[in-house]
Amino acid sequence: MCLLLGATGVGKSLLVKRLQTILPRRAGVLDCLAQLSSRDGKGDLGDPPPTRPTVGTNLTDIVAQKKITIRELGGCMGPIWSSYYGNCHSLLFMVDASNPTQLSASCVQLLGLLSAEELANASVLILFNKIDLPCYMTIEEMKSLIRLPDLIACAKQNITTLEISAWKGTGLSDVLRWLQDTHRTNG
Ligand SMILES: Nc1nc2c(ncn2[C@@H]2O[C@H](COP(=O)(O)OP(=O)(O)O)[C@@H](O)[C@H]2O)c(=O)[nH]1
Ligand SMILES: [Mg+2]
Repeated sequence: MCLLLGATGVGKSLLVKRLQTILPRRAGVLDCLAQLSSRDGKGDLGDPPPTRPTVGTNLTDIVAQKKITIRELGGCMGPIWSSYYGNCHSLLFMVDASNPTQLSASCVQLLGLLSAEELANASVLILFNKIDLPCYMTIEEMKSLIRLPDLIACAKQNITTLEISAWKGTGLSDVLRWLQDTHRTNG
């Protein structure tokens, strides 16, 4: 099980929809990745499907080499995120790179996740989404503001970061690759 968390409106639902549509069920994974890489950032994924604010939780299965179940938890469910920690093998934590005002709240949530006992063995991928929009702060500035290098050094978890655009498709192949690598053995 993979948990997908982050504040409301950061793009979680769009990301899972994108991951699903770019992954033809029967195509070989390598074909898929190759296709994706060539598409990456070129914006020919078609118009983004509409999403609505997630109230509650969404379950989505991504079938690549094996089935990976992604559970999106709506931002407003923050207070009860922890009831879903059990069974969580990987964690996608999404931040809106175009919205620095949300950053401190996201940072507090991230710290809570990283210090949760049940998530000590989870692999963590921090996604800076919406890099297609004008960003008032560079990703590097955001990372240093939340002291990400220190966080990564101190956390028990294995933490990776990626910059993506769920809208344009930029970086989605890397997300897929990370999921596959992370779920290769179990979960
Ligand atoms: N420009 C841009 N908009 C995005 C991106 N990802 C999501 N959005 C938009 O942000 C809004 C919220 O997205 P949604 O997936 O519902 O967010 P959620 O609440 O985290 O599930 C929608 O209008 C999306 O189309 C992105 O990478 N770039
Ligand atoms: Mg949603």
